[in-house]
Amino acid sequence: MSGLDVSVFPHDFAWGAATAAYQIEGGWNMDGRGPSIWDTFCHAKGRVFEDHTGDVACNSYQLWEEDLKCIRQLGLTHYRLSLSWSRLLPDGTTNHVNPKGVAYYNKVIDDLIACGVTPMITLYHMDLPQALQDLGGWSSTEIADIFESYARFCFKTFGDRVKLWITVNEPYVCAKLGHEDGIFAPGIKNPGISVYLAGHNMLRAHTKAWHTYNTHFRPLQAGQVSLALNSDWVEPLDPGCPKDATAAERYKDFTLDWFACPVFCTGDYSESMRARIETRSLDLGYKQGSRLPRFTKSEPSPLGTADFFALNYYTSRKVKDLNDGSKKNELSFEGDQGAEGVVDPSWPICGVHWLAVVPDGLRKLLKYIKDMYTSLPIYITENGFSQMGPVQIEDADRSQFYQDTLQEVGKAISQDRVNVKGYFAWSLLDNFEWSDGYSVRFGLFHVDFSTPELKRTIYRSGREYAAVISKHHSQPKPKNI
Ligand code: PNW
Repeated sequence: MSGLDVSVFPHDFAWGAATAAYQIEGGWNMDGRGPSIWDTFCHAKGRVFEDHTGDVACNSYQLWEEDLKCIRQLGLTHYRLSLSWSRLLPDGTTNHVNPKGVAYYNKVIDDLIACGVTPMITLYHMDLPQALQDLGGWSSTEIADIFESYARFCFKTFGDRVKLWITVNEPYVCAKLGHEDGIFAPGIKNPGISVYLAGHNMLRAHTKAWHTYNTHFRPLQAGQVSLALNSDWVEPLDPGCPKDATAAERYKDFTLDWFACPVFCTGDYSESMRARIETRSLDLGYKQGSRLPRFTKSEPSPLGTADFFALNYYTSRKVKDLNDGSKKNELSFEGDQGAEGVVDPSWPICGVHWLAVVPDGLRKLLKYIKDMYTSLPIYITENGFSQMGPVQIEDADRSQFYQDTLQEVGKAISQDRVNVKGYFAWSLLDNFEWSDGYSVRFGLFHVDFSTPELKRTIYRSGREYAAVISKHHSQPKPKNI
């Protein structure tokens, strides 16, 4: 990454890396932690690559200090981690608090701050307490209030030191992969129905948590709260084909806009998304009411419930029309969407099949967010490159990927005038990559999962990321600011 021009990044740019509790902590039944839906999902055989589980993962629950060394070695200014809800509240409710869980996160937060690293904390990163799933999980109306109590507990307990909060990570992925496709926990396959309900309740939960923070904590704690939305950059497959152009719009309606429109634009789902779902319900003879729930006047509106835009970007897609395709008569999310995202053959695939490397898609998406949604600051809360097969510590291709991507972020800042405040590489460590288990490695540090020590070794991309951060910090600070 030595060719990267770091002068375009603001002097207080957040240089970060991200992780998530279930993917790194392990200690799944230690010290009073309650089970989460991912424990259940992994322990049922046949769902995750070679039946891998997060039982031990990187053992960050016991090896936090090793993680801290990695963070320091990179010279990160920010570290994004998530809290395990069921480690703090084993049955998901504030009726039972696990003091050892509180002590663990207090130490992590205190150590970070003592090292000059700013924590960004995600409250929910895919790992619902199993006890709450047993009550209906994200499909139940009550979950929003239960989440609000959990959020309130976290703000009260950690908010004196934590100033950057993410309520829910990637509601799209949780809803779609967990409640439509069934390939993520809780493994529900209820096409065309649960996906919208789960997404809706995540938005309600986020909204309530943001309002609680805004009213009760912001005056004293002065922090910021958002939700992390994942999005691909998309363009029509054939730009000259009107059907593909409309399909690309529909694709956006059902991905980023599904969550961004209620929070950043109107307080509701887009008219086009609603109309599409209603029409198809009629066409398919679905009569049990609207599949896309409505926000009610008795609850606070999601509009304006983000203090910054948190974006997870991994890849891009070309979109082709699927309106008359095989899903036309199928009650499903993809049938509703009527569009398919395909990979351009010129894009290299890195590791996992879905991850086509398209760094300039990030620049385009950043500008799109600024133009379409908000002038609020943007944090790129995840972005990364995966490895599969033999381990390559000298990961030249991943280093090149980070250089190219950061170059595009730089152009978004200097040429497109997008207010990008920070960048979090996914991930600090190789970790449990959900249904792919440990077969896919996203880390800036390699983790040797074959021995109990779980030794961390920096990849070349980690060394080069550290060099970028240090080069940026050795720049003279601008005067007059
Ligand atoms: C994100 N897909 O999820 C998550 O926030 C991380 O926990 C995860 O490790 C990372 O991306 C890398 O996958 C995704 O199948 C999971 O398209 C799956 C997909 C996309 C994002």
